[in-house]
Amino acid sequence: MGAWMTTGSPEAAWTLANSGIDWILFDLEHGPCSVETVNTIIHYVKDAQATPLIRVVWNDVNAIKRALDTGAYGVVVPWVSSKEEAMNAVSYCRYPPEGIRGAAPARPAEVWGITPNEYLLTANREIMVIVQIEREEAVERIEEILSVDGIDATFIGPTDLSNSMGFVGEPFHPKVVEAMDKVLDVSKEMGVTPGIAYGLNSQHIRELIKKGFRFIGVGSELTLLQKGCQDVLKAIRQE
Ligand code: 3PY
Ligand code: MG
Repeated sequence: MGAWMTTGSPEAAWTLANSGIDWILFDLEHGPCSVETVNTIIHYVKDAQATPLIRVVWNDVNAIKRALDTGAYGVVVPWVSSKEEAMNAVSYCRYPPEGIRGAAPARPAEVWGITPNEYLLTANREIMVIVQIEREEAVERIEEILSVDGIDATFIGPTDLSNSMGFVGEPFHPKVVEAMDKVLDVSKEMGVTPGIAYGLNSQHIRELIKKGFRFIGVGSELTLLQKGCQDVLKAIRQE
């Protein structure tokens, strides 16, 4: 279970990363932050319990290269909807000869606490590649997408998936859930960790875990802060 980081607060990131969750995901697709902000914040959380990951703005060689150069341990790539796009995502995360990631290992090596050469020799093995399945055509092609070597996890985006299926504003419409179940089943069959960007609430997330999801966003620093405050006020007022 992990949490989204959507603002540029190092303190919020540090607090979240030491709260017992497994990973924090800096959002560079929709969040207001730039790679420059995350590059600084990653130094605050490098010794925390949670693994820092970045969702990149797009499946783009330069976006992924700059994200990984911060020292993030993996990337979430939005809108991966074909085998070719999946192959590109993996290739952008790998130094040659396996891929086309350009090398500047000093900065990420410092975050990982190893030498630049050690980083060059281990990064291809350690970096997580997580693809977002959030288009109807991606669900239709899920077997071929997951046949690509090097994909560690699928991460369903309920909002974009429901939009692409015509169920705007109904991220867990039964037809959308049917599509999600297909992604879950094929991920399990193909040895890829099945994930989902969010659930509706704690009870719903428990059900998602029961179904087999294993890489789940439980909220963002903002929604979790708001929920914590609401719970405290409710308890004090004994509502
Ligand atoms: C989506 O739901 O489309 C996401 O990408 C995650 O919120
Ligand atoms: Mg999305």
